[in-house]
Amino acid sequence: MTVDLLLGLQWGDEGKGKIVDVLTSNYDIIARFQGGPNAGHTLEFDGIKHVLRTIPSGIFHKSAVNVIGNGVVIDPVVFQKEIEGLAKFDIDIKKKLIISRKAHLILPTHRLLDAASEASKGKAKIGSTLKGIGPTYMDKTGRNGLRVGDIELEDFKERYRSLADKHEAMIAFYGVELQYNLPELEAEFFEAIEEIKKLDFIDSEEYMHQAQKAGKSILCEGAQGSLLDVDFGTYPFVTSSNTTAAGACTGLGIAPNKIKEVYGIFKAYTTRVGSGPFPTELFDEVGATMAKVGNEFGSVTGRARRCGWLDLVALKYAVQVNGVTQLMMMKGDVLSGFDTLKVCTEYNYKGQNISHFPYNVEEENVSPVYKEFKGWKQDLTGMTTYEELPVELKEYIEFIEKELEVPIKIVSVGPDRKQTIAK
Ligand code: 2SA
Ligand code: MG
Repeated sequence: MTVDLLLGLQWGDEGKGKIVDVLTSNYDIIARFQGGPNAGHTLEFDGIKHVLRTIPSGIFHKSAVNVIGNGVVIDPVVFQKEIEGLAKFDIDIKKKLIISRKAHLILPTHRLLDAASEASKGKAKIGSTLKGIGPTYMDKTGRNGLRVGDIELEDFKERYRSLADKHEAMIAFYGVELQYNLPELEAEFFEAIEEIKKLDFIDSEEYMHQAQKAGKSILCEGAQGSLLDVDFGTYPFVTSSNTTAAGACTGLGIAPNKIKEVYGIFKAYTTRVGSGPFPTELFDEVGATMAKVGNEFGSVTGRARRCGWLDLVALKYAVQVNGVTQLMMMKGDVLSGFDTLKVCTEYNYKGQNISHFPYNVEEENVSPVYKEFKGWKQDLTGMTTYEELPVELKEYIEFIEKELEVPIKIVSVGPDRKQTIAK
């Protein structure tokens, strides 16, 4: 029996989907524990590229069971489309995908509230994916939410109506112009609810407990990244769930002492989509090249991702908060061709050098202190062993390991399953 955990250590889009897909053959169960359709986990294999939103990345694996845990928020409409998108792969969805009754539902009005809240903030907007994530988690902690298990209740429609009516009043309160046709959105919602009903709802904490007792191996799959954690991220520019290790316990009902390996995924540089501070952000040609070569566009919204150098201050913080035991470095191939690479090792914070991640990382307080590395020219995408990698890249990798005091076990040199080097 083993429970391992896989998390993104930056602001999301580290390449978690690819690594889960690479690792799934070692696990019986892949479980999502937080987030929802704001996630976009991209998998590439056999020349196919597929983006998953709410469904765990083990869905393409022959036998793994995929669990959507209680910590996840589900939009039935997006979910239904996701299932339809899988039709061409000949997957027995009913057998391979199960949902916690305690997972909360994203209503059409949650999406509208997200839009109204963002519009009302003007320039200070979070840059949310507009999937209704924030308002749904607000209803969860505010004890107003609707859960998957409620679908089975006779008065589900009445419960829905009463919450949606309340939301409509709240939307009016924001006083922003929003165009929408609620009856249409609701028709779509209830149609999707009928589809969801075809799947099995479970008490996921009991399921996970029994699975552990039966000696099954479990991989918990994080979404977004540690710096978007509602407690530890760059608040308020964060998502509304705990994206860090503790989220796996609350989002699945797994006890903390059961978790063994914590895989921390990071990109060889840094990206961020949406608003909020980003100390190592680049506004020059170098950043533009990273964005272009790395194809840095949001997989859900298509938004251009902001790019910058690797930030070891932030990464060290994420490693600590999560208790990372193994690191995996993604997209090393994107850094090929630069003469010089930089890594932020400290922040100059209000005139003083510090090496911890401070309360306030706004640009006016923080400027990065860099260490420079010699770049390499070789194309890495066809390389298959660690030995083959350019010596400059190995120096870069070994420096990061030393600073973070955690070994880097995998170096990814391209999006395909096959472009994965074990170290
Ligand atoms: P939300 O929608 O309320 O969770 O947004 C709050 C902040 O969290 C950020 N966020 C993300 N950042 C990176 N990747 C995410 N998933 C998609 C992807 C995003 C996309 O994989 O590319 O397609 O744009 C994700 N989800 C949420 C978001 O940008 C806000 O800063
Ligand atoms: Mg993503």
